[in-house]
Amino acid sequence: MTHYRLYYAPGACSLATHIVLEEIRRAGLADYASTRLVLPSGDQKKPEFLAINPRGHVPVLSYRLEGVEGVLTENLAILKFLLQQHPEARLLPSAPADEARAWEWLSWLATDVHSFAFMMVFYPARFAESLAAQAEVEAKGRALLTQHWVDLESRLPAEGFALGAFSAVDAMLIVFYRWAKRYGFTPQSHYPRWAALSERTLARESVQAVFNDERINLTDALPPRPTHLFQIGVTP
Ligand SMILES: N[C@@H](CCC(=O)N[C@@H](CS)C(=O)NCC(=O)O)C(=O)O
Repeated sequence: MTHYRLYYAPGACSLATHIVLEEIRRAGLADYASTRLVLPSGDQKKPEFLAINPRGHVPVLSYRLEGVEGVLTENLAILKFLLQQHPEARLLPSAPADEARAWEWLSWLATDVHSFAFMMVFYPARFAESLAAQAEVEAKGRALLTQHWVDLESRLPAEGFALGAFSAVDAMLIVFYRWAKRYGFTPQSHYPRWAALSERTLARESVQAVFNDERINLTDALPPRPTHLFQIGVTP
């Protein structure tokens, strides 16, 4: 049986990979261990982690496959690898057009939502020097995210999961629902389909197990923002 190790930070984008791994484990298809990193403590910049991922990001997946050891970074690449290795977990639709739709969601969430808009809110100091300019960057990021939430809500079904059956898309969506709540977008009041979908996702045993393991919930408080934002990330 394949064995994986996931390097994650509580509530970070690695949460999606963690849920996918837990679903795979519960389906009896593979086992995994995990290593926890605390981003506000700077664990991701410590030499022992940089030796594994010089970019200093989670998630990282290490694995042993047919006797060969490997390390993979980048959320989408890790998800693609896991979903391809374990199609029996049924975490992606099988019809090509439906599978492409899943990747449309995952790609949009990882790029437009995470790497673009949320980064402006998390790390405005990466985009501008003065405090006034940083405040503007953050405000623009928030406006972009609001547009994204309206778009997202309009694409979600009234029942079931994003693509009908539970899939990796729902594992990714719950990450951003939690971030949206923590950053004051009150998605529970404004986006009823997204809120109901998130409740259904949270009700899954795999998701509850991962939330317990990461020691997170949907209402935990935001940590204080570190002063040196560029070097040390906040926990989203
Ligand atoms: N492009 C990367 C981005 C990963 C990423 O930004 N991870 C964040 C957590 S959500 C991180 O590790 N931040 C630590 C830091 O920037 O110091 C991916 O998609 O995996």
